[in-house]
Amino acid sequence: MIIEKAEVIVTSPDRNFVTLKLTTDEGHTGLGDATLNGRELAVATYLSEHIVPLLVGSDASRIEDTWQFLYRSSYWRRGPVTMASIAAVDMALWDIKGKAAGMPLYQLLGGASRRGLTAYGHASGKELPELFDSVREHLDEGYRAIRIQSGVPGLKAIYGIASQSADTFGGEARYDHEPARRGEKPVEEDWDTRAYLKHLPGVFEAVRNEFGPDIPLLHDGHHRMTPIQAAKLGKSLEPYDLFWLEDCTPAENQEALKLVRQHTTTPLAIGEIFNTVWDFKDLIRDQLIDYVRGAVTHMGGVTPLKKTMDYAALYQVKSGFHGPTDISPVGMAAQMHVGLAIHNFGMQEYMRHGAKTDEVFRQSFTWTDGLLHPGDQPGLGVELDQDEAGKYPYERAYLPYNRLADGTVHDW
Ligand code: GCO
Ligand code: MG
Repeated sequence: MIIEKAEVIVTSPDRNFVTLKLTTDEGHTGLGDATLNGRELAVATYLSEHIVPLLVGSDASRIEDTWQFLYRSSYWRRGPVTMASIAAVDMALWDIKGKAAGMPLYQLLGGASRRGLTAYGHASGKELPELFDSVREHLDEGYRAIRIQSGVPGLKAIYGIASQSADTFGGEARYDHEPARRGEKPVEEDWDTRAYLKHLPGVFEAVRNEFGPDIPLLHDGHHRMTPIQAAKLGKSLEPYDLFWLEDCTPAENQEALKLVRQHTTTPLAIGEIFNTVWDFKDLIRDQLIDYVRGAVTHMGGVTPLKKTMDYAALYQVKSGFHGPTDISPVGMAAQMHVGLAIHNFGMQEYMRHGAKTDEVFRQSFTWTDGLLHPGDQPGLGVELDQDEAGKYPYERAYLPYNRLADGTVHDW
């Protein structure tokens, strides 16, 4: 089975996506997601200039060998651009393997370990009443676990708060479908960690009082805290029994997590910007985290993500794969198959894509009773409508960034 054609497709239905499409001499096609939010064209160029010429004419059945070849032969290992590119190839080859075998990917990975994947959605609000409405909407949509993000008194705009962004950006609720705002410059937001640490425990107390003790609640610290601030937050949220606290520190300095861990039993999730098992190795081995937030798209594909989770299983660390709208439907499908097959599944993040995105990417996953299932189509179960994709050319877009009150750039 020879790869005859490799196409890099950049489309921007509700936001930018980079997709690799491989076609074999036997007529099978495979899709891979290579979207790197705000840096999409770097990956598209890496693929078209440096990977496509290597793929055409090679054997589509050799997934492990192709991965090792692309990872090791370039000499320049790791990094988000490289690993998103390799991920797209890996996903596309698994898609082809599944289609050739007539089986959904999760069957090739060992079959289903559960009926479906518990998924959480993003509830947010500037003030409590809006936040409560947002939680209720998510419960009505079938979510059984919910991430809580709240405005902070005195701060104008915080990434992750939909209604707040609508106020700040002329009524356009950009967060849900457009975290990377289209435009020539990134949007500036403001931040104050002391105000946030003071405000957040009260928000969780109010949510627990309103919605009861049972629903799994999550929170994303989005890399904004120092280790001792993160320790303090974890401790102050203990009474509200979080399912996880995510990205409490930037984790570039992994030692920081030791300090956090010494002070709190709030479970920790980390790694949406990690690229390989090496980024997770020490955190897993030292049991400093509870959930792997890697995404199939940014971790180099299905092959290394499955290996990372098998390694994590030795330490009772579970999955919490990154699933915002900048993971394309192709990437979401791939990680749903992995999540269904592995034993140590924890929770899947699930933000709905926009209507135009769903037209471009025809999907076969289901969402029933709070559970996602990738479906039983052979391969990944996603097809790309190239005519639809062609209607939406790339638009430059940037993620926002933060400055403190005195003008200092801060993690956002
Ligand atoms: C999350 C996130 C995202 C990321 C975004 C960056 O869903 O947990 O932190 O909103 O910031 O995907 O591209
Ligand atoms: Mg996050």
